[in-house]
Amino acid sequence: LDEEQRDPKKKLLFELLKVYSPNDIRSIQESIVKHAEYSLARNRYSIDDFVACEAAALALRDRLLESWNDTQQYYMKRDVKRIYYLSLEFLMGRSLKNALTNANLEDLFATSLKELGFDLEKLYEQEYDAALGNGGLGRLAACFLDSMATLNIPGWGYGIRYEYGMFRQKIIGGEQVEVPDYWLNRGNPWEIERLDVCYPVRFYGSFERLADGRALWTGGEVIQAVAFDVPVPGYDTYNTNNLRLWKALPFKEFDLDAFNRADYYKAIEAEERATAISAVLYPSDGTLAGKELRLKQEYFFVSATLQDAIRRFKKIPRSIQQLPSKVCFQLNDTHPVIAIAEMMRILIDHEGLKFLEALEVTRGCFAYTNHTVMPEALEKWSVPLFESLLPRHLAIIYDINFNFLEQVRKKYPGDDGKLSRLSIIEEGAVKMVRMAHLGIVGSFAVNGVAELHTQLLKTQVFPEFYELWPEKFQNKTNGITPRRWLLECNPALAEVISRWLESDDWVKDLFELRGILEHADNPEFQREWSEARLENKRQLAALIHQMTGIQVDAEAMFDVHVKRIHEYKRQLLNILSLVDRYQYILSLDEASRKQIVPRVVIFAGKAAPGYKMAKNIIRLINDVGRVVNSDGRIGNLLKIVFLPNYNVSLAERIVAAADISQHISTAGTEASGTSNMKFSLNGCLIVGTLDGANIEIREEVGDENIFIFGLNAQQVVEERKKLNSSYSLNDKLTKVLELIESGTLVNPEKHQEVVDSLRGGRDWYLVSADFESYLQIQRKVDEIFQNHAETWLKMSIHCTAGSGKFSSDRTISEYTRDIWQVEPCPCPEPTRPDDNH
Ligand code: B1H
Ligand code: IMP
Repeated sequence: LDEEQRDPKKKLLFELLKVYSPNDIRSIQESIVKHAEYSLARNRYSIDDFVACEAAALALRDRLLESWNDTQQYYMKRDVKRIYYLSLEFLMGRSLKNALTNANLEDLFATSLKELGFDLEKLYEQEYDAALGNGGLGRLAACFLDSMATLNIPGWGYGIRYEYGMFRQKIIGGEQVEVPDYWLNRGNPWEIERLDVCYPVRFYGSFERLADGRALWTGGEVIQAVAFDVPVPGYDTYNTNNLRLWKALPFKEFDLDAFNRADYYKAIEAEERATAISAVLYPSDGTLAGKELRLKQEYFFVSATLQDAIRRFKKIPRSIQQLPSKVCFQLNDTHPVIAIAEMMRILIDHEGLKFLEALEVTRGCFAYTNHTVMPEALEKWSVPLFESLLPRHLAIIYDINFNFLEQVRKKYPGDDGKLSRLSIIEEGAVKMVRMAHLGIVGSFAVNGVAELHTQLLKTQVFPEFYELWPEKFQNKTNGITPRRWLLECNPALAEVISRWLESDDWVKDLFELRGILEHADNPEFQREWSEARLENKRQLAALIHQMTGIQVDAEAMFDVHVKRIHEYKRQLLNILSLVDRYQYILSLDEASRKQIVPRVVIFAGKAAPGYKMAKNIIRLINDVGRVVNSDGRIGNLLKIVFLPNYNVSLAERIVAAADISQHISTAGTEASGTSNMKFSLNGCLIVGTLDGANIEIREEVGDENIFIFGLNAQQVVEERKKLNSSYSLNDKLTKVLELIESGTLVNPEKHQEVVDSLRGGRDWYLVSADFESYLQIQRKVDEIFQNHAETWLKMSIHCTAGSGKFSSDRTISEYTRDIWQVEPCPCPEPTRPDDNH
């Protein structure tokens, strides 16, 4: 490994590589200016905020690359076990502030830039969000990367470098309009293109079985995957991990034939087919895309990733059977589950292992995380599609299934029903490959993402797998990184916390937040607490005005409902309750109006482009909002705001400024939720159902510090049995629906579909059954906010204090201990030239 000792000609090269970028103000300034001039080709007249932001990012990237190289080399030397987080989504958001914070360089960069005439806070706003994900699942992957780096775990993320990420949402005439996300148009300073790291990936074609058990897959179409690396710095550690994203390109030699025949168009077509694979993120959150291109994306990134991981493993000569001791792939939902079949293919066809040996090695390397109980999100691919796109993989899946069903048959002789329910292949008019079943059969661990969710996996979704392999099933309650979700997004509150705790240890050990309870009754602490939060609200009020033109009062209660728009998340319950509230306010006399708490209700979120009902809900929110906001009789007692284009950066602003946040999914439908944790951490109170991680938040912050309402998961099952055509709706809800239909409020035709979706026993998400208890809990919210300001403040403090459990550091430590079996590997920090001044 130590080449410098081997090659005397390279002595100088190695000497120079050991010189690190100094971290003093002058050097940082030189670095920034040099990048502006030499990397971005700007002269002194053309360095605007955008260029300064890019140049600062590049100056920081230089430093990250030093620690990145050292870390990777150190991992290599120590031959550590590697964790690979395979995900079709990484919702990274902006990176400059995060990277500066983690590297502890924010103050130095701020001063350096200030002397150059730039305000770092303003430069942050120049960065474009990296939105390579839909929602919770993608952001979880990003939080996990931050925690793995911070905990010095040798963990890399692998995914796709989409040319277009999540669409940009515009609201025009109250409706969602999708606009492409040109996120790479102005370049991406964080990524490093590695043209040398590329692998061929085959689709279609056919295979023949060879005498020795191997098979030869040939023909079809071969494209290549090229690596783009994004450094992932840990907080307060030298370790810098990596996120490797693959871009699809046509294979160099591929259509030489076509070129030779001067078939120019055919060659170009092939190029387009290849680049289409990494062109765009599927904007379907929680529903099945069901498209050939999606399966291509999945296989494309999995194939390149496994080739890369195995190449790395083989740098040290050893038998392939040792793979599970050195490599673990965590599968983020079913999207990368095809990796199990691909690993089998590599082990059998390339490495020459026998089927059973290959299965044992494969099983030792994979762990599968389930993120949803919603049947429509569990991926299934039709057998004919599979057979044409990945013929060899389908054959392997059949072999795995045969072997698996043999086992089942032995354990439950004669139970054909069980065989068909457990089978990886679903029988029917068109046979389907059940990817979740493949994930369970091919992994050594399966986990859910919150206690209730894991319980539902065991009892409702996969009960027969649980009966077969109880030891495989685990819970790993989700978490969030406290760096981005408190320290960076809420510097005012973070500062108050650190000062009163006389320490910022909480940033790495979030349970330390419990210490603030000691001051919960201290009026000075309370004053600072609410002052910090009020300032955030003022900033959000300004942003609301800038984005929508609506004036809101920062002293009002900020009640937010921000997440993907989905029937199960029940934005509908919220907006229909607001119609009731609106009518109620109108019915009051002057004196009673004084008792009403002014509220600003903030919605934000995207609907999948093909999800009609979700789009209807957005339109209803906007239409009701327009009526309420322009009704002079209401004044500032109620404002309804829909903020367009919800993304990570907007979430950071909202999380720091909310008083109340709604997590009101029908119990048993939201696997975990992670924004509930973000709000709670920032001292925002939760209105929620007994669903997902809300249940654990209640355990941690205490029943008296959270507003829980509605049916629990068990009661939901019972209530749903009653749904039939004569199912009657709650009286108040009925009035609200009639008002909408009457046309006095909004154009009724536009909203008939939404109204009908609740009637005639169709109210699957039980908006009606929970309507009354929702109104009741909202009255309790009003009462405490209005009459017991100090109680409210203490509740807020308790929420933050009780959020320790929800650090993704805790989650990652549990994965490390119970699934990955990997030790932290802190890379020693070198001495820098400036360390002597
Ligand atoms: C979650 C998804 C999801 N669960 C399919 N499932 C997708 C499914 O593009 N698709 O096809 C995309 C996303 N996302 C979320 O994961 C859960 O709903 C949340 O409750 C959970 O907090 C989050 C992270 O575990
Ligand atoms: P990869 O795992 O092959 O992609 O390499 C990742 C990084 O690890 C490289 O860019 C190097 O920084 C480091 N690395 C890889 N191979 C070696 C080696 O043989 N000696 C020292 N460092 C290495």
